[in-house]
Amino acid sequence: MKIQKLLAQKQGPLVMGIVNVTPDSFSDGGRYNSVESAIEQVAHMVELGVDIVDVGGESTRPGAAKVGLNEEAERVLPVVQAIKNRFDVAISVDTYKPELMAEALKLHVDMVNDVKALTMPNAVEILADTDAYICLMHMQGTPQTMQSDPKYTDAINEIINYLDQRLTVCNQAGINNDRICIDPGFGFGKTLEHNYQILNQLDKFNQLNVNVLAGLSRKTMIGAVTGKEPEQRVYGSVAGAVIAAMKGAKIIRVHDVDATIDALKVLNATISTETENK
Ligand code: 7PJ
Repeated sequence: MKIQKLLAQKQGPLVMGIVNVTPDSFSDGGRYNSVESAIEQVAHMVELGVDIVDVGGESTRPGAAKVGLNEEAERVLPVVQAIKNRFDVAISVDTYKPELMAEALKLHVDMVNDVKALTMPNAVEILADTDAYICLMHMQGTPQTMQSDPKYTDAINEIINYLDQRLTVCNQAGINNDRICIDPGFGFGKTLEHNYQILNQLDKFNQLNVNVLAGLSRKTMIGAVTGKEPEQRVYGSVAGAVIAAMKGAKIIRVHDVDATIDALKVLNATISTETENK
């Protein structure tokens, strides 16, 4: 219920901070350091006012190698437990593997963020028995192949139709729309043009009457127009976050929590004048 409560209480979109638990972040030190470094990231984000932390143990970036279930679970679960022990922040787990969803749900995570929109066997059933919040993301192809030749006749409508079908499957399993957000999946089987088309028309996704999540932080679509490497994509990413929020996104998934929160405060101050009685 935590996420629904936050959505109801907060003016403007929730900020979801990305916590990557991948070998890069613990190349020299093994598991203990990986948990410690993730906790440091989380502590910093919580201090800045993040609403949700999104813990992921398998990179789904284009071309990234797959990670086995056990490896992913050994990365993610200790971090989830450590966050639970120390912070009151809402926790999301970024995984498409139903077995890991089940384990994470036993630890009472608040949200399951699935880049495969609960298409793996049993994923829907596992979530149906809980009250966790869910993100259904669209992807064309798989992370290994998705950027080789993405093709659509009408990208926006095809993505909306896909997400609509996934919503129907969830609804039929007893998962109501108030537990779900949808995500067009920036960079997941989309050309640069598709990505900017989707951002420009992100408001169209509101026709499905569920909250929209947008994740474009430091992605290739930002690098392609700024000419910058991932760590230098903060300003471009913040611009993208503000545009997404203006088009109605209710959750923004980001690396740069501080910069994004400031930018969204400015947007919220602007928008709130529309509803004030003056
Ligand atoms: C997304 C995600 C996204 C959701 C990743 C990266 C790639 N989950 N997980 N939406 N991206 N819901 O952050 O560059 O866009 S991993």
